[in-house]
Amino acid sequence: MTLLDPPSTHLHFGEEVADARREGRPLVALETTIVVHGLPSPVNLDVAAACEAAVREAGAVPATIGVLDGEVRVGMTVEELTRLADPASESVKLSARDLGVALARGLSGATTVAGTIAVAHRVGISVMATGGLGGVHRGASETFDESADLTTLSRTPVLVVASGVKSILDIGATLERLDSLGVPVWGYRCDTFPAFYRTESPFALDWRVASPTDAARAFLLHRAWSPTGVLLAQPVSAERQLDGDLHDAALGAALAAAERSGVTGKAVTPAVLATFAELTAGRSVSVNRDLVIANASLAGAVAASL
Ligand code: PSU
Ligand code: MN
Repeated sequence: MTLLDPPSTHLHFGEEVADARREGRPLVALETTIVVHGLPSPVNLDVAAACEAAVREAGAVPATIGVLDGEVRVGMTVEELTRLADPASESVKLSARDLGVALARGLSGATTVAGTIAVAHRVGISVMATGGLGGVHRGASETFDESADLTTLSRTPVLVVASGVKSILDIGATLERLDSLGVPVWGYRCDTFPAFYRTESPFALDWRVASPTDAARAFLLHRAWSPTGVLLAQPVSAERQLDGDLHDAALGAALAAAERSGVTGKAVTPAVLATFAELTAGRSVSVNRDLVIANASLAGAVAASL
């Protein structure tokens, strides 16, 4: 795949990523919102390191993406990531739309899936791994609360490996939006869309891929004929998934708590996830950990096959 000319300012490549680019080795982008705003400390930094290791193990090079002091970092060191996640850094949450002004102001921030793929594409990285893609929130027909991850994926030719969208979202509505936006959803060895903490949702998928090579081949052809990205959905394994009753009870309570506290906009996801973790006594966090590492590994294998 050809590399675009990356922007010439406000951009820094980590050493490992710079070497990989020179040598033409496969790269996988990793987001930082999950580290800074999604998972509690100290699991967050542990998960970040484990994802990087999983990408390497699969034969690719990890490029963890974030913004430090007004500079986009593609490939962050442990020290940089630690600083980004430190509450004292007041790191903001950066979707693609937020990048320009944050850079202009010299801020630090963690990139969402949208922010991460926007950067990845500009520097020639075409595969990304995360836990859950943002999507359409419940009640969106009233609030219009839909993650810009969806529209950004519709105009950014990056393959995103995720375990669906968080089950705190409206899964059916999210799939309908991806459908309208022309973003294909492929099940990785599965026939229903995964429900993040749960292996299966009631929503059937049109397309199933059987291997990293299969995904890579279809992605190359998709890119030849369509400008959109692709969602490759890998479910958490059945043994690791969250118990169904616990999931439904904790989810109902976390959503109700968020509504009572009146949070809106991009603060909703972190607030619901924090309550959900409390109510499941940390089980949700360990499931989240397992699935994101598995996704990093699959993304590494797809990138290596490309
Ligand atoms: N899923 C998680 N934890 C997270 C996110 C998703 O389990 O922290 C983050 C991702 O970075 C995703 C973002 O891109 O939430 C979507 O946020 P919003 O709905 O504000 O666009
Ligand atoms: Mn939102």
